[in-house]
Amino acid sequence: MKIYFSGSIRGGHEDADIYKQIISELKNYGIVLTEHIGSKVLENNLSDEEIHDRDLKWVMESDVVVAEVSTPSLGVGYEIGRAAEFNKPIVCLYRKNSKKQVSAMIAGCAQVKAFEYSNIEDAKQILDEQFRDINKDWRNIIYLKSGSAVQFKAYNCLLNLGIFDSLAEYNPTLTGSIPIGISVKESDLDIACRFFDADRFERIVESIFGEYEGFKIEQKEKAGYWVVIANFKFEGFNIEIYGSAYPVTAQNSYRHMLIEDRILKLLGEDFNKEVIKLKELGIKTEPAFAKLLNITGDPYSGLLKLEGRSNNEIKRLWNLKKHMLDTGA
Ligand code: 6K6
Repeated sequence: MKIYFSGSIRGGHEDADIYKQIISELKNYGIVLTEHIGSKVLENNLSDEEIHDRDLKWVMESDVVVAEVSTPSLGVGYEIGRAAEFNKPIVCLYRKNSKKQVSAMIAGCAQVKAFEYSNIEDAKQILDEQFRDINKDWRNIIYLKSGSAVQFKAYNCLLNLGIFDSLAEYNPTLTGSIPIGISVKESDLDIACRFFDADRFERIVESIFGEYEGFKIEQKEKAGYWVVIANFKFEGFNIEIYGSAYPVTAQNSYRHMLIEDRILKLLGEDFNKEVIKLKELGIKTEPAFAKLLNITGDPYSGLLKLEGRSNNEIKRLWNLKKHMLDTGA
C-alpha cells in the first residue's frame, strides 16, 4: 500500500515533529511516499514546478492520502482536492484546540474523512480503524469473526464447511448481505466463484457438497451469462454457490456488495435502518437500495451506475428521499 502523507510546509512547518510521529505510525501500514515532510529541515533543491509534478504523480500513485490539517496550507488543500478528484480515500487529522478551524472545503467534502485528535495515541487509534477499512480483503472472511452475532455464526459455519479450501482454485468469495451487516433471517450465504469449465465446476461442487441437506445444482443462462448455481443447507444457513466464467471482482454480486457497503458507510445509521426495514418486509437488497435512493428502472443495473457517482451525489439522492419521507410527498 502506498500512502501519501500531506502536511504543511510553506503554510508553516511548526508541526514537523507531529508529522514525523504520524509518518512513523503510517509506516506500519505501507510505504510512505512523502517521508521528508516529517523532517525539521527540508531540502529545497527542486523548482516549484518539479515539486508540483512529482508530488501530484505521487498523489495519483497512492492508495490513500493522509493529511494533517491543523496548520492551514494551500499545498495540503490543493493535494486533498486533487486526491478527491482521483477518487482516493482521504483521511484528515486535526488537533483538538487548534488555533484555526478546519476549512469548510475540507471538513465539508464528502470524500474526506476528517477526525479530531488530542494526542498521538488518539491519532494512532483513528488510523488503525481507517486502515482496517481501507485494507479490507473481502476474500478473507476473518473480518466476520469480530462482527455481529450472525457474522460470527456465519464465520464458524463457513470454516466448518471448509468451502474456501475445497474450492480454492475458483477464488471463492463471500458476497451478499451478511458481509455488509444488513442480513435478515432469510439471508443466504452466497459464495461467488470463477470457473474456466462449467461442467468440471459442477462435477467438483457436487462431489464435495452433494450429500448436504437439500442439495441441488443447475447450469443456466442468467442475464446473458452462463452460470452454475448450487444450493444446500448447512448449520442453519442456506448456502448458494454461484459460479461464472467472469472474475469474481467483475461479477454483479461482488460489485453490488461493494457499492452497497460504500453507501451504507456513507449514509449511516438512518439509511441502514431503512434498508433493514424494507428487507424485513420481504424486499430484496438491491430493490431496497433503489427504492431509498429513488433509482427508477432495473434496480440491479441502476445500483451499479452509482459506482461512478461521487459521495456527494449519493448523499443528495438520500437527502431527497428523506425529505420525501418526512413530508409524505
Ligand atoms: C522546502 C522549504 C520550502 O519549500 C521546500 C520544498 N518544498 C516542497 N517540498 C516537498 N513537498 C512540497 C513542497 N512544497 C509543497 N509540497 C507539498 O505540498 C507537500 O507534499 C505538502 O503536503 C504540501 C505543503 O504545501 P505548503 O503550501 O504548505 O507548502
